[in-house]
Amino acid sequence: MTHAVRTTCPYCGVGCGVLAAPDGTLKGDPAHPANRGRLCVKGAALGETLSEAGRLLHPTVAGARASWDAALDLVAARFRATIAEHGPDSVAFYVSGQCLTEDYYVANKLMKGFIGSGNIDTNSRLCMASSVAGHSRAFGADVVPGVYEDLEEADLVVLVGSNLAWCHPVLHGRLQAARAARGTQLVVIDPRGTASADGAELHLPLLPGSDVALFAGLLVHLDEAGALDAAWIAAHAEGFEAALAAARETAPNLFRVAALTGLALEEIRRFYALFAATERSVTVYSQGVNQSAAGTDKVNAILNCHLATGRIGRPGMGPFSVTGQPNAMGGREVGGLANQLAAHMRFDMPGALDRLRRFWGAPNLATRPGLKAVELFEAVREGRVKALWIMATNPADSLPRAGRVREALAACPFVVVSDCWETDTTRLAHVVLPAAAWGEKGGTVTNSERRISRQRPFRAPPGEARPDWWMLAELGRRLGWAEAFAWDGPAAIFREHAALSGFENGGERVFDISAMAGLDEAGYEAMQPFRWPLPAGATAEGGRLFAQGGFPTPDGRARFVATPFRGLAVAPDAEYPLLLNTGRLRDQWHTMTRTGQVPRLAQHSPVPAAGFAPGDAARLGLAAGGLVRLASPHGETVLRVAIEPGQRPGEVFVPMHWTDDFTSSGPVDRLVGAATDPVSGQPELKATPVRAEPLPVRWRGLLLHRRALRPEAPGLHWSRVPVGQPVGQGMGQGVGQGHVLELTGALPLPAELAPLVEALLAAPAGAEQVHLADPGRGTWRFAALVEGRVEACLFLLREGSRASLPGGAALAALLDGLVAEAARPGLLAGRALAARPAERNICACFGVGVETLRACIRDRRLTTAEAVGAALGAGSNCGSCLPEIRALLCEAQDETEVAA
Ligand SMILES: Nc1nc2c(c(=O)[nH]1)N[C@H]1C(S)=C(S)[C@@H](COP(=O)(O)OP(=O)(O)OC[C@H]3O[C@@H](n4cnc5c(=O)[nH]c(N)nc54)[C@H](O)[C@@H]3O)O[C@H]1N2
Ligand SMILES: Nc1nc2c(c(=O)[nH]1)N[C@H]1C(S)=C(S)[C@@H](COP(=O)(O)OP(=O)(O)OC[C@H]3O[C@@H](n4cnc5c(=O)[nH]c(N)nc54)[C@H](O)[C@@H]3O)O[C@H]1N2
Ligand code: SF4
Ligand SMILES: [Mo]
Repeated sequence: MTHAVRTTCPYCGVGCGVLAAPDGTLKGDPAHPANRGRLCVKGAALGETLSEAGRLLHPTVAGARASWDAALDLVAARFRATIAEHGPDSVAFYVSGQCLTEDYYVANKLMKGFIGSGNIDTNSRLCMASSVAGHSRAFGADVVPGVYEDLEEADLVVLVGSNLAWCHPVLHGRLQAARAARGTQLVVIDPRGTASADGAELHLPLLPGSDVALFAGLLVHLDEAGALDAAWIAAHAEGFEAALAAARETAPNLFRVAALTGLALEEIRRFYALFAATERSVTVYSQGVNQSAAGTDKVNAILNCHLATGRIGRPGMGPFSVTGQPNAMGGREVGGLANQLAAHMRFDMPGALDRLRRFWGAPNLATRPGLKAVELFEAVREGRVKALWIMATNPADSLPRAGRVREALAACPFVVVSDCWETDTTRLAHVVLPAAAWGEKGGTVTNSERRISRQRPFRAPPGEARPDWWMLAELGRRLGWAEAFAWDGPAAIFREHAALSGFENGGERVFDISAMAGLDEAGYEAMQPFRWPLPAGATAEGGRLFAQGGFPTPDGRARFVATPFRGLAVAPDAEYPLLLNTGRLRDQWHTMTRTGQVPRLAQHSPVPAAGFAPGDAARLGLAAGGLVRLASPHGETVLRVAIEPGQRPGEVFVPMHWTDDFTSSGPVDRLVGAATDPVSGQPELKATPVRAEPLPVRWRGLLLHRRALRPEAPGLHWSRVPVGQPVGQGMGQGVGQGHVLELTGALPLPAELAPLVEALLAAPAGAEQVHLADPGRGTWRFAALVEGRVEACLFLLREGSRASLPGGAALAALLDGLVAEAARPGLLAGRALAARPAERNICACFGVGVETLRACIRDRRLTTAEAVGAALGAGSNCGSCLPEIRALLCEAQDETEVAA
């Protein structure tokens, strides 16, 4: 690989280094401290997302192409007029943890410093806000004290509400390696049995929302077991007695903890004993903790236990909030949340407003916090916010009560969206601005362990796409602040950001990277990954923090926080008896604008499904592969049914990824409620009461099409995956050259099929049609050809028929090449189209399915993941599927034992 560019993965907060060659060939960067050369399956497939197909190439105004000048002039005019008439709080920015720090810095400076409103919030409100608030309450600032090595140096790792195996795979890989090497114990606290719980010493499937009770009980136990570090508490913290008293109130004894958490006494006892006895303990937590109406208290209940034992900031010890997005941390550093100021200053910090005003020369500095995401979209809906710019996030799919969010956007007088692809949100915008994407722009991101790394461009943006910081700076200039928004590139913005972090800091703010304030272009280009703090004059990068106290509070001491237990914000009732839990799958990223284009990433979970516990499914009359209607007070949808043994009874799990582009089910957030945490404003995304009822399946079908159709027909459920070959690493290759839609019909097939077929095939006028019907067996096949090439094929199968549908690979092959005239009548009867049972793909790198794995493990009596790798390749590349391969090995082991 010659001239490879060192950059950083744009997906999760692990922040892996990537080596990218200009031809799109990618590999993990062996020199990057986060991943040391490894990439997970999503990172490894980045090269397959680089196609220009579907990219936004030009600005549009009201759907019509416009020049950048015309579009930006309009944005400036509408913002200026709205501010003049209704004041600065009538406008807002809604940005994203996927903005680079430089983009984020400019957005925050423009809104808070110059427009003069606190109304800039970010999708981090849905993601990390509770951790930010919890850190701030306990430590005095939003600081993650640990480093990744702590997961490797611990004797006990507790995962709370974190599916690390699927969501932070490379970090999980580091943990697994440490477990193999030194026998680290693993406890997983999650209502669901996930891939992260496979092989754990203990899995605690607690009642949703009951974490505060579990950790209150732990604090009480630590006290009773004499496991407190009284000297550390006395030297470095405040408020222990009050926090312990509150914990006692919630959890006076184990019986009470068991009642509140739904866990067995023995499980709780084992966890408490393990934690009390293990000094080197790390507690990793993410969305099962943060995305809760009690999220901030969950965070502090965890932090209390680490403070009480003095297990913080020392090797192998500490609480560890793993961040979701690639720049969740960077956003927090620039003050991207409505209640923060830049460089870790706060509205209520003495002198901060004045300092910021002077540093920026800010004419209209905001003096109070703005609206938090959920309230912001309510304000848009009520007409209080009249001009909104949405950047690098897709709220029409990812905010709770998404239907209401769409109403708000539709009613808003002026909506600007900058994105790289068309989305459910861009469709509701007046002005759409084409953003340069990963690989096309430069800047910095900060990962979960405070490490700042460069993203570097290695290809030109397509069309007229431009980086976000440039668009924002153009707006600032057009609004009259040319000097304050005059940067010539990201290096200049970064220098200003670094300088602000050190400006009149005097050790008050931990976030200080002023050593970087003098960086020139060459220095910025050459920047190596480094961890903050890095104040001017520092000789080594930042390391673990707070082992010896020194918290950024006025007295330097940490705070215990009393966390009285509250139940769920909205509990299930007779009408909505189940709880809807939502989250992530291994191979998809959020609303699928990138990962949804990659055929091999679609294989693992091709269809959006609602996962039920076996007992619930039986009780409700739901069959695997059937249809279920889910309804909450906010919306309803139809999904396929999956039966998942790891699912907690009374709960149903639905992935957050699918959108109107990929399925008739639409985004699950249409159903999710918007109860928010009173401190952090983070919505409860993991526990919405719903009801479920089965729908009959009358027929099934497959539609192969060159275009990404969104068909509509009564009772029709569909979901789409990209197909195409070759699947290679080269630029743009592997992006689906076609699409397969899985169809499920809840109404009987009409006697007259033609209208349905016409709607589904959507063949262009003059297309040649071929069909093959066997009504007796209940199967029908149709194809439309244009100039000898297959445009679309449709396969229908009456439910109960003994025939079956063709397999995916044979289907995709139909799109290749010309079909000779003579071959056309037999096109749909070909042997290649003989039914092939579709098997679920486990290893995306080598395309190995679950049945192949089962058979190989059984027949060759394999017992280790290494042996499976040697036999089939599976699991030997990125390793993302290792947890599932290990589960299959266990399954085979259990079967052998039963047989023996
Ligand atoms: N593959 C993939 N990886 C990703 C992402 C992605 O889209 N795809 N997104 C990234 C982002 S932005 C984020 S924020 C992270 C999220 O990473 P995670 O937080 O690990 O992911 P989630 O699946 O949202 O939720 C984690 C778990 O919380 C559990 N949970 C639900 N309710 C409770 C509860 O009351 N208590 C406890 N203890 N647990 C509960 C759920 O069952 C779920 O298994 O992932 C990042 N990584
Ligand atoms: N029910 C439920 N809802 C959830 C969650 C959940 O667990 N359950 N999780 C929440 C969490 S933690 C998160 S982080 C959010 C994520 O939700 P979103 O932020 O809405 O998800 P993404 O699909 O990542 O949206 C990013 C958008 O930015 C675009 N984009 C990519 N790069 C760039 C760029 O450089 N510039 C610009 N301008 N655009 C770019 C992408 O095409 C995409 O449309 O979802 C939240 N919503
Ligand atoms: S773990 Fe995977 S998604 Fe996360 S940064 Fe690394 S390669 Fe990217
Ligand atoms: Mo997130």
